[in-house]
Amino acid sequence: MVAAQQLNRTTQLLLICSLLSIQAPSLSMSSLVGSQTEDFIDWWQHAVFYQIYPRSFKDSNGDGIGDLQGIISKLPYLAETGITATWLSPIFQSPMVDFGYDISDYKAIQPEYGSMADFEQLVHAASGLGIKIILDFVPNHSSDQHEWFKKSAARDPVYENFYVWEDGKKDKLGVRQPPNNWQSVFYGSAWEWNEQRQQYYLHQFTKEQPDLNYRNPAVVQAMDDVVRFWLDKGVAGFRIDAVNHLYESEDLADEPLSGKTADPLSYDYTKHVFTKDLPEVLTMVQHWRQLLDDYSAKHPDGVTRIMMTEAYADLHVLMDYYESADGVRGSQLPFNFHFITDVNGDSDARDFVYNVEKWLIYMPRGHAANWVMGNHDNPRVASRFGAASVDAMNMLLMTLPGVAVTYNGEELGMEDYREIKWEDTVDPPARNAGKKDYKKVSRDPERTPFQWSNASNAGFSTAAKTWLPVNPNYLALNLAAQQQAAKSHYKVYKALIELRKLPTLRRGRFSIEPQSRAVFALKRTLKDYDTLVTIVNVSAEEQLINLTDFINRPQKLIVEVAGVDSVYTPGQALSSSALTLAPHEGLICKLIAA
Ligand SMILES: *[C@@H]1O[C@H](CO)[C@@H](O)[C@H](O)[C@H]1NC(C)=O
Ligand SMILES: *[C@@H]1O[C@H](CO)[C@@H](O)[C@H](O)[C@H]1NC(C)=O
Ligand SMILES: CC(=O)N[C@H]1CO[C@H](CO)[C@@H](O)[C@@H]1O
Ligand SMILES: CC(=O)N[C@H]1CO[C@H](CO)[C@@H](O)[C@@H]1O
Repeated sequence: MVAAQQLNRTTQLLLICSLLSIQAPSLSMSSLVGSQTEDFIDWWQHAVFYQIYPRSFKDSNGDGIGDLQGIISKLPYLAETGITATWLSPIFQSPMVDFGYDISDYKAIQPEYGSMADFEQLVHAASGLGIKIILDFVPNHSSDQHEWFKKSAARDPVYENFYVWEDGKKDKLGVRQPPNNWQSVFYGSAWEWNEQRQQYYLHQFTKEQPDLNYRNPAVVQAMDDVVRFWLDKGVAGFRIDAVNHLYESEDLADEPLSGKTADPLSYDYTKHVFTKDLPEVLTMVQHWRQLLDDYSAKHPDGVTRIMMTEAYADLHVLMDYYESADGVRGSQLPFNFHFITDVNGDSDARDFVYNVEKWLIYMPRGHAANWVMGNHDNPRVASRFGAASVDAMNMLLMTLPGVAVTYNGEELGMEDYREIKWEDTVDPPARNAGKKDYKKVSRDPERTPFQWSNASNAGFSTAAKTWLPVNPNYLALNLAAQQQAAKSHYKVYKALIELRKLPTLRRGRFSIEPQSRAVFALKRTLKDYDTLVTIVNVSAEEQLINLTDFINRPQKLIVEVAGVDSVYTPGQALSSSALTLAPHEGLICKLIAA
């Protein structure tokens, strides 16, 4: 999947050995100016970005659907947890075919989520609590209910070329066929016939999501206008959705077959060489970066407006988003999904180390790394790695250099609700897969309502029925219980955010090594400050390890953060030469001379 994996084993080992000790990106900046005390880190470079899925976060008006007033009511919770930036999944006007990823007006709020006044109140209240708001920007397609699409279908001269229209072909029997073999990500042809215009339009996702035509400068301008509109409302930046699907090759040639499946309607049937990761994508990302930089520079507050980009793509492609070979800057944060796509509960310590190193090896100097532990499109941490690993995974996330991204609910170790019935299933790819297969692809299990308390509907809503069922485990697994308990995933998470304020975690050098197949350790060091080590046992058995070589000399370990089930407590002194770790245990310690 990733190019690094195609390198032969020796090259990999050489790369890793030569880079076992890697400088944290932000440190290279401060050390360049010769200062160990001053903190030159911009607001976003070491932030925890907390992703809110608005539909499932908090319902304020009892209709079973989360909303903006719900989010406003929970801002104090975010502030108390130590969150300083949050990104919201789409809140724009939408027919909700794909839950907001099908937008019918980029400049309006979806009425079931609230009004523009609610949004303004949200930005204002968040700002008062020191929280920045990032919005999801979905440029790959609009809804077919968008005015632009209606006018395009009617061949209104201004909008005629806003979408990708084609005549199609006739087969031997004279029956009309789509222009080529491209398939939608969600199954079936990527082309839909439009009666009114008597042409096919392209849609890489559902047929209600026609692809915008970025080869038309008027589309680029219209989207720039959308970006400026929300910047003027006070947002600190955008998370750009599915950015690598923006362009398709102009000649519309058939894609080569992948050989992976015999089903010609499956997205896996072809290799997506003409519909994904085209070089034009990079130019557009750089264009948006310029727009954001210009805006930040001329705005009196001078706050950097940022862009985070979502693309499941080859590492080389992702690194160009940071900065191209000729030095043009793009996305501040091209999302790093390796903890989602390349490791799981069966991975051993070497797999974790390899995946961390891989990103840092390829990342151009002077940029901030980022680590995404979960999102609304993938199973939750507790379900991917096992419930026992929740604390260890959050410890890893929070002590790596750079930006940490948390999906709402992961601070509690919320679990996927895999038993959602077919009748309650709403995710489009799950509906497309049918009653027999929906569970394999459904994203509903990780989107169930946030579990605030043991009140009805987990305190999410007073409605008789919520838009997705609440996971019945909420009676035991909920925020209120975790706030009250002496030890909880939430308390560990909060302690980790507090720990991140240490200069060592903000600017310290970084190294990571497997200690065995079962255990890896990472180290953060900064001159004049205590060294911190994070140790994780990814195995299901107790492990005895000797960290003496990793930390250079015998030193005492003082526990800073321990997991819920740990026998260790903060402040306790441990021996570095004979340390016992319970199954799936993670531990963060400070080093002091023995
Ligand atoms: C519900 O939660 C409250 C507060 O966390 C707790 O005091 C109470 O015992 C819980 N009730 C049940 C039935 O678990
Ligand atoms: C730990 O490793 C160090 C350095 O290799 C060694 O000197 C020491 O004897 C080891 N301690 C134990 C308890 O194995
Ligand atoms: C990678 C990906 O599929 N991202 C989003 C792109 O748009 C579709 C359709 O709107 C969303 O469902 C995806 O989450
Ligand atoms: C996944 C993994 O590494 N498991 C290992 C955990 O530790 C035990 C005991 O050392 C090994 O037997 C497992 O293979």
